[in-house]
Order: sequence, then structure tokens, then C-alpha cells
Amino acid sequence: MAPQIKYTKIFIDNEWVDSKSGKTFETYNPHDESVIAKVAEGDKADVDEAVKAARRAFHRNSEWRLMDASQRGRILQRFADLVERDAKYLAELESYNNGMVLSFSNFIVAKVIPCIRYIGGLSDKIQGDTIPADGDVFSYTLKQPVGVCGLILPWNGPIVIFVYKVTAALAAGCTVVVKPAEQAPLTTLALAALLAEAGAPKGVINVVPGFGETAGAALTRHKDVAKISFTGSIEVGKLIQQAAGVNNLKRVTLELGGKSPLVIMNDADLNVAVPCAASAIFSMQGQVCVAASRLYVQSDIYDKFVAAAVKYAQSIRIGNPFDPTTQHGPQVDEVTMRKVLGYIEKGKQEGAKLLTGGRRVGDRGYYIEPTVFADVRDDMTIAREEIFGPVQSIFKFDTLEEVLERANNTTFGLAAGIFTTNVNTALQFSKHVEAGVVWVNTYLTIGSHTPFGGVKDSGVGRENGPQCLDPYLEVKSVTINLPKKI
Ligand code: TXE
Repeated sequence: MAPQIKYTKIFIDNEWVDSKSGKTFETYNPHDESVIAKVAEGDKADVDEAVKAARRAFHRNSEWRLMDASQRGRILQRFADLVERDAKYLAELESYNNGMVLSFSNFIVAKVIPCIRYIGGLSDKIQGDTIPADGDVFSYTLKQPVGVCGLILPWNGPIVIFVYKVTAALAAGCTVVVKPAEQAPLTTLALAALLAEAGAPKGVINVVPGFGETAGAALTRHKDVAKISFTGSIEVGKLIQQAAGVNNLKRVTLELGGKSPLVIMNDADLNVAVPCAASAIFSMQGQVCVAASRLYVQSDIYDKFVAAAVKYAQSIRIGNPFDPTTQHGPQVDEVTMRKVLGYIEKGKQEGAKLLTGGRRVGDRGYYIEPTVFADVRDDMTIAREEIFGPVQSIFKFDTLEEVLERANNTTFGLAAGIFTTNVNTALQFSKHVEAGVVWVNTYLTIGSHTPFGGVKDSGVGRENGPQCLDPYLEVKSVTINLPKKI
């Protein structure tokens, strides 16, 4: 049964309001293209209201600013409890709105609960330093929240990305205005309601659904927003970095796309590597920023690996995300589906060997077969551009030195992986590959304890890990003159 839609409006000051223009937009179920709900369409006027609310909540005398840090942490722990209470509903809503297979959305929701607890637990561990400065002075530092943060989310993992950004911003003591992606805004609204229920004072969390060029752009240019954290495409990431400097100088964190290499050495355990390489590209239908979209297989095992990869891809069960046996759901929308099918055509035209898949499934819903290309060359379009779809591209290589050179020959730098039983190979690769995240004999192993983010054009800054509050904090140094050094 379809999950109940509880919230479709703009959330400001812990209240649900219509957009000032009265406009709404439709949000869809990618499984059958049906309209799920009409959602309030916020634009600049609504963003202005939301930022005002967030500013009021950030005033030095506000309830939020005067609250003990440990109390902020307790609100976030309660938020984790409420996400746990509503886990089934949230997972269903995510699947309904963006096509994520239910077993995967259940897994994601189960993973974000400890993540909220971890990040929330950092609220009262924000500490400055005492400094042995020269002269008769006493110097120390304070770490203070940057202010109102604009958080712009994508559609491929709204729950997990909301948690990374919002929990860290609130743990640091900031207030936030969130702009969910137009394709999948529903779980963001549900999570905002849970934060209010957990005790976030009004104005601390505000959500303005709407489109990127209007609501998103207004947030990015707003002079009273101190920081933007964005997850999405590189094109928009570049626009955001420029817009963030127009009316004031915002701090900017960007988590962008990738073309992540996964390397399989001759000595790898293929029983583990084959399924892991498949889930590294086919999870969420390939719509994952760290998707292993360049699979480099060493020459001795190449033919054997390719045959096993094709067999695995053909075994993946395609279907309604709500069917418990389904492993592969639809792409998020028609634009994305057509873009992926276009890349598949391009791959064929440019001479990559299509071994399985490559077609749309049915004519209702945005399904594409898990697709495997072999004999892909580094200069092909499918080797260079982010496809963001279920397309496994396999390349052959001979030596570690060669594969490092080829893996790094890209403007992207988000993730990388290697399967090998040789520790020296693993260490060499991990040191020299240009990526923010490296996995050895595993892939997609993301957790709150480990920093996450990209190098090169894949992003700026890190989320998660013990430093995850830093992007939301400023360091202030205080120096006090003393009659005599103590
Ligand atoms: O992303 P956009 P789209 C990649 C992936 C995908 C491609 C396009 O390759 O195929 O991007 O996806 C908001 N100012 N990733 O079009 O446009 C927008 O409303 C401010 C990788 O969905 O970047 C949405 O909330 N905001 C990725 C968010 O930006 C703007 C996740 C992302 O949308 C804006 C998603 C503007 N001018 C896509 N324009 C990842 N890193 O995981 C748009 N937005």
C-alpha cells in the first residue's frame, strides 16, 4: 500500500505554509509515472521568509543560541529515536518518491540512525584551544556556529544527505534552510516535522521545496546566508560557488559527481569482487555519486571476470521497488532515463562491446536493464562522463602503474576501490589514487565515523567523521592583556 503523504507545504518557524505565489508542482512515483502529490513551490519570496525565520532563531538571545550544547545534542538524540520509530514509513516514502528499492531504503534508514547519534553526540564536544602566545597575554580560541546555512539536496538519497548536512549544522549550533530536490521532496518534509517534534525551536529548521533556478538560486545568493552545503551535479556546483560570492562571501561545501575507478587485480578473490563490483554500480540503479563507473580488470583474469559480471547482471531482478524480491528499480524520472539511454547508444556507436542489457524495460515507469559494456577505452564518452545509471563499463589493464595513471586521468576525484590480496598493492594504490575516499576489498562502505567527500572537481570539503562540524564553525581567537604572564 502507498505510504500516506502527510506534508506537502513549506516549513517555516515550525509551521506549514503555502507558497506566497500559491504555486505548486507535482511529484511523481517513478515506478508508474503517477502523480503522488502537489507540493508547494517556493521561490525567492519564500526563501526570504525562511531565512528571516532562521536569522531570528540564530539571534544571540534566542532560545537556540542560549541553549546548552548538551541540550542541542539531546534534541538530536530524540530526533534519532523518532527516525527509528518511523523508520518503516520513511523508507517507504523514499522508495515511493525516488524509486529506491525498498530493501535499500530500509538499509539506508537503519544506517542513518547511528549517524544522527554520532553527529549529535559531537554537539557538546566542540572545544577551542588555550594558546601559549608570546608576551604578557592569555590567548584562547572559541569555535562558534557560522550562522544561517543553506542546504541544497539532491534526489538520489534525500534522507541520508539530509542527515549528513542538517545534523552537523544543528550540532554546531547553526540554523538552516533546506532546499530539497524537485524530483523527491517528500522525505525531507517528513524529517523536518520529526526535528520539530524532537524539540528544535521554531526557525531552527526550515524547508522550502521548489526548483533549483528559483528557490535554490535565491538561497545561494542570499546575503543573510553564511554558508551553503550542496550535493548535486558539477555544473550546478560551479554555479553555486560563483553565486555564493555575489552578495556576501559564503562558506561553501560541495559534494559533486564522480567517475570512480574500481580496480580488480589478478590476485583478487573473485567470489567477493564480482558481486561487490556489481552492487558498486547497480545500487540505486547507478544513481549514486560514488558509483564504480570505471571497472578496471587486470588482463590475466579479464575474460573470466567479464563472463561472471555479465552472468551477475543478468541475474538481477527488476521490478516494483515495493516488491521484497526486487533488486533493481526505476531511474528517478524521464529526463534521467533518456540521458542514460543516450549514453548507452553513444557507447555502442563508439565501439564498446555491449554484452547485456542496454534497453528500457516496458513503457511505463523509468526502468533500464542492468547493462554491461566490455572492452571500453578511456577516450570513449561512457568512460569520461558521469552516466548516473546502471551501466557497468569494463576496461582491461596490465600493471598497477598503468592503471593508476589511467584511473587518475580524469577531472573527477570522489571515490576509488581496489580488490587485491597483496597489502603492498593496496597501500600503493590507496596512496596514489586521486580520490577523497578509497575502499580496499570492499566498496560503498560509508559510515558516520569516516570523512566523506571528493578531490578535484568532485567537491570541496568533507562530511562525516570527527571533523564533520568544522564546515559549520568559525574559529575566534581571544587575547587578553595581563599585567604579568601567568
Ligand atoms: O542535479 P542538480 P540533477 C549528477 C548526476 C545527474 C546530474 C544531474 O550526474 O545525472 O547531476 O542531476 C538544485 N542554484 N548528480 O539535475 O541540477 C536542484 O534543485 C541552486 C550527482 O538532479 O545539480 C537540486 O535540489 N540550486 C549527485 C540540487 O540542486 C540548484 C546527485 C541538485 O540538482 C540550481 C544528483 C541552482 N542554479 C545529481 N540548479 C551526487 N553528487 O550524488 C539546481 N539546483
